[in-house]
Amino acid sequence: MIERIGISLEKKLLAQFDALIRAKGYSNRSEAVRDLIRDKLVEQEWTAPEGEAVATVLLVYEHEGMDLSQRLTALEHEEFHRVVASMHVHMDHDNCLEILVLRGPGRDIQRLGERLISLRGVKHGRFVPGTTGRKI
Ligand code: NI
Repeated sequence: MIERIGISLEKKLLAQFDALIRAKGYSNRSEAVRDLIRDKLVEQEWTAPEGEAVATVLLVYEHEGMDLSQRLTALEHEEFHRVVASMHVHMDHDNCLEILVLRGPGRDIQRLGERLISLRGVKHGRFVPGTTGRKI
């Protein structure tokens, strides 16, 4: 069910908001406001000590040398109950890109994400907090 609400904003702030959402490709203000609210709710989910969270981890590394592939696989097996999916892309002769989906208590999967990204040999890593979608 949809409810309509009215919001009062300063003209300058509204102009900035319109410019921002146009640049991001939103077709209307309502969808942009909905996404902003959902972002805040997801942020709140992550600060809650309990409950289930979801995140993706992006890793770029060279597969040869430093046994990184093996250490990565070992860590993923060690945490198999938190690593629900992974995708490996051979970017070129030397470089690999890996995307992992982590699921579990926010604090645990954040720690796991940090462990993965800080493995020696990872050239680039990103941890992106997400949501199961259940609460928003
Ligand atoms: Ni590869």
